[in-house]
Amino acid sequence: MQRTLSIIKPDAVAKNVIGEIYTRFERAGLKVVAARMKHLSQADAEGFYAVHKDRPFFADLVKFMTSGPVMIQVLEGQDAIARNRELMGATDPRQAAPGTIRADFATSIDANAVHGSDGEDTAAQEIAFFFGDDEIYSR
Ligand code: RTP
Ligand code: MG
Repeated sequence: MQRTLSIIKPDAVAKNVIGEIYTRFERAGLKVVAARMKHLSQADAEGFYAVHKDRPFFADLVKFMTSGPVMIQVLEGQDAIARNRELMGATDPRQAAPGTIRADFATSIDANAVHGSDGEDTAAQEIAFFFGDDEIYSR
């Protein structure tokens, strides 16, 4: 069993597709074991994306991620990190494979619908950034 952090970004929350995205997680065998809706502050977004702080797109990324509420969840299942990345598709929706979340719901590289942890270390850090152990309901 593995856990990963997923965020449904402001564009997808605004499009009213939280449920459609949750259905994809569930059909792929990923369980939602923690969840919270939140409008990220500037400090939240800068802290969460600190690894990207020197990248040219950092300011745009923070601006977008604070533009509206997001839905944050911990997903649990076998190979949850890779499985979620497969469901998401490529970062740029124009390159995302048909049937992936980004191909179906994203509109640009910024407004790309979802975030998913990219490795075991980042998954652990990102989960701890938003959830305490007592807020994760593993079944
Ligand atoms: P995420 O972290 O959101 O799951 O996406 P990712 O791993 O596929 O992409 P990453 O390289 O970690 O970049 C984080 C987010 O920054 C935005 N980005 N913009 N303009 C650009 O060249 C650019 N590159 C990345 C995207 O919104 C990406 O999801
Ligand atoms: Mg990433």
